[in-house]
Amino acid sequence: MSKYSPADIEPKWQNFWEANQTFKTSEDRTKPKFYCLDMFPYPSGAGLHVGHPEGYTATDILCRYKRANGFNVLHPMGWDAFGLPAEQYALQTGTHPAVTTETNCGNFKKQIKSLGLSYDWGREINTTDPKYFKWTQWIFIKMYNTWFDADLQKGRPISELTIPSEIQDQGIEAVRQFQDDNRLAYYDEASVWFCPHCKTVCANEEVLGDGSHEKCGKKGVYKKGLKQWQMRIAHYAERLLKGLDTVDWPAGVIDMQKNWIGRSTGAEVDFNIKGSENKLRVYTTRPDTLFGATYMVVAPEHELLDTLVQADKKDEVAAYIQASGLKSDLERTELAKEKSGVFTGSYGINPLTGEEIPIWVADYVLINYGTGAIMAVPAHDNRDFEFAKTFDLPIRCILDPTLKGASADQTATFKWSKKEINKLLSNPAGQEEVRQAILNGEECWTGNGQAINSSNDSIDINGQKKKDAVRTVTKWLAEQGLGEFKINYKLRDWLFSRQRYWGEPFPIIHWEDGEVSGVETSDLPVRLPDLEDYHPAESGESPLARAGDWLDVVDKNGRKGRRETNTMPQWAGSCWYYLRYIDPMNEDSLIDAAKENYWMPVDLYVGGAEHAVLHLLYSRFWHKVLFDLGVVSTDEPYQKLFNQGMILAFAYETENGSKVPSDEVEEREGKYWHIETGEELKQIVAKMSKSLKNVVNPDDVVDVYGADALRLYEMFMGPLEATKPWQTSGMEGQYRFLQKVWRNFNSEEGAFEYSTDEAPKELIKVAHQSIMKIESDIEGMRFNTAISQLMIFNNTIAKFDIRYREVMEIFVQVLAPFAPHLAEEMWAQLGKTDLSYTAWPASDPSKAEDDEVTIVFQVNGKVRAKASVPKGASKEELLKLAQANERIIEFTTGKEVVKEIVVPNKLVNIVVKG
Ligand code: ANZ
Repeated sequence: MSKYSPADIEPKWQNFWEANQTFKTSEDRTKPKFYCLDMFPYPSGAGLHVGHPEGYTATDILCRYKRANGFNVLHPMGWDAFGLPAEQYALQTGTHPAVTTETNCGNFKKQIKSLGLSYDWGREINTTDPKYFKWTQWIFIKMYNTWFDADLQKGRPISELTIPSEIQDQGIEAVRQFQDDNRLAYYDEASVWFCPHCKTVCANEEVLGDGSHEKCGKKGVYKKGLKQWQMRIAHYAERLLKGLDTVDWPAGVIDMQKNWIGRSTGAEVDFNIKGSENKLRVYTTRPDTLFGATYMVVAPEHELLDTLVQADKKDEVAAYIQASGLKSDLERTELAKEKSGVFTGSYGINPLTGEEIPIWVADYVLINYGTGAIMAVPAHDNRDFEFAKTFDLPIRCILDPTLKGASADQTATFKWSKKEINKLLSNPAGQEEVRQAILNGEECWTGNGQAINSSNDSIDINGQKKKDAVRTVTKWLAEQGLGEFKINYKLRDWLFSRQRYWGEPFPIIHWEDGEVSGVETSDLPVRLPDLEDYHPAESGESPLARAGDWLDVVDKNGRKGRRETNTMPQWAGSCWYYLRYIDPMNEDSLIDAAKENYWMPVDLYVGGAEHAVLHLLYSRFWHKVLFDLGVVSTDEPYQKLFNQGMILAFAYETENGSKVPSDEVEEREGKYWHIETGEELKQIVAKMSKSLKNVVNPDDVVDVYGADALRLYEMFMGPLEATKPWQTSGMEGQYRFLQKVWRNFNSEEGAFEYSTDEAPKELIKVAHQSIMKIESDIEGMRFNTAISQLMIFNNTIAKFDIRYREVMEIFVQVLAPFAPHLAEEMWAQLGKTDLSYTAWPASDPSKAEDDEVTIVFQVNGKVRAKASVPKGASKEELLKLAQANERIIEFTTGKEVVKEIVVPNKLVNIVVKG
């Protein structure tokens, strides 16, 4: 063979690896380990797209490199295979989702294998396999039987939950209720979003601003009270937050998780209600602003609202409650153009001013945050300010603003535009004008300042800054029994059930006597029943509710029960899959302790940034529970996380912004034209999509250029974390590079003879420079620059007529992680075997050093000239060179030389006088 032919080489080595189980992970626990995880794909019917090989190639390079460095590598792959598309396909065609899933997984596997990725296929898992979801169900039962001990900050078995004696006295029902109120997985009435088209509940994140359902795109999603399974992830908020300090993750993802968890500190304050025994409790992050609270607001769902509404307000309030029930949280808050609300007719008493302040109901206050009620401080909170302006409520300034260095963001921009405010703030006179406006309540100030108008007979915080004032007021409230310090989290409990067919059945039985219990481990897995019809019922019940005999269970005492008919959401299987790879065949336990101990945590986890919160938060939560229960030995699952950037494609649009499919575009003289209309088009970068006809299929690329070229191209496009557009012309560049590699091993006449003579210095130098550069680039995940170095190395080899064995071997070894098929072929050509486990070549920094060094020539410490000289030149030689240098002569002629300083390999400094 004298031509580079990936179509011959690649299948050959893929078969070789498979036949020899080259990448089977060993259980030799004396070796250092490297657990490298890819986010496993959902095997869609469309097959792999070019985004998949990006992350997979990156991890593959690292794994191959680590094997060569003596690591025991765990590099597995599997399928996150429950999900809607297979179910929708089943609804249309009657094909069982399991059949569709199997076909799709097979196809994905074939495609992934064609890329030469070094997975240990013996550990393949599939979330829809009953052998796998048996343990998903097992974990669910564990969650059901666990409560969170807030004092110990730890999940504990429900059997260890102390039942207060007064509850015990009330009997078994009360005890059950008490336990249920503490379980990490619980079944309770929840006000949830329901899509009437899909007939299933949906998560908050799946409801778009206009009230449409993200999955089906149709409007009409509404809130419904339904009994649903939920998880008390909110109890783990502090643990989830603290754990982030211990992991090596991108700062952006850490921030997103922190924001999602949303920890804030403040106080809960009780307000007496005029003419009522009840108290209205609010949560505030700014107890220091209590003197400025001029009205209060309760959420439309607040439990006291009924008692607050005066007779003449009943109808108005009822209408308001109904209207806001149709809005999403987003519509109620960020998207709301105008504030809305209704006065209830009741008054609260401000505990600091003693004033009676009106209590309103308004939907900018959400029921599921804090206490669902607020004290409003319009002078210093934008939302309250807007509301007060709309309804003409009093605004009392209680902070003298610090306007130095302030910007429009710290004001409500009511009277002035942002631009005008910024202009005013830039000069002292303007600042004074803004200050007066704030003091008069014409503007809102949300920045820092000293307290004013903030004293009464028993407390005076005037002059204090925020931190001190918050502390003083919180302490005072606590002493008076009116409030207490409080930490709040935005993180809400996780709605965990869906009314779908293609998901894990809950391993739960509802007994006729009201008891709810988990299925015995020996009876797991609870398999999905076979159904003819996968439609959810009109009532919003899951299709499983029609599963006939499957539903009915009888225990050994003849007690009757009915199986839970909801299924788990798609997140469930991916919450713990990384654990199963460690011990995929274990039938007796989720994971063997010794194996877990050795392999965990995952050393590197690579995947898309779209999973920054949901999957990564859910799985951290499950992991922490498993840690508390002693199933795993680490508190965090993923030590290092890396997000690969998205691969986009070029797309074309007309002047008015409408998109034109790629096959209707032609390129002439570097410009793009609409074939049909002749209009010139703009080239833009967009997500690959079917409608734009710009989707690149990796199979097609492999057919033309081979997997090695595809791997190189995906890594060479730019930094792994960057978003970048696909360009097929770039593929050709990589293909040509591999052809050149081939030709460095094969002349027209056939394979070169390899010389065992010592290679020339230049070659040795580039070989050692390459080892060093490539290893540091791989470790730092800078694969694009490693490939550049490979190219330099290859070009240097090509400059010589002789092929030196020593150099060619190094070349193959450093090429291997990137283009493993061609590397194997060349390794065999060199007469060698076992490339994957041959030790990575040792670099010798002294050989990598350049032979020449740059010496600076100075006169009186000032650099006047530079020269390139052989390394190690003697002091005398260097001085001679300096003295002969024209510039140095110019600066020293006619002057007295006082001193000559020579530092070999660095500098010559001539000190002169006169
Ligand atoms: C008085 C106050 C004065 C407030 C001020 C803010 C600024 P974060 O920081 O996001 O935790 N709040 C409390 N519960 C609410 C609810 N259920 N729905 C809507 N808003 C609510 O927000 C806490 C602040 O948001 C609280 O502090 C409260 O307004 C409001 F100058 O109390 B604040």
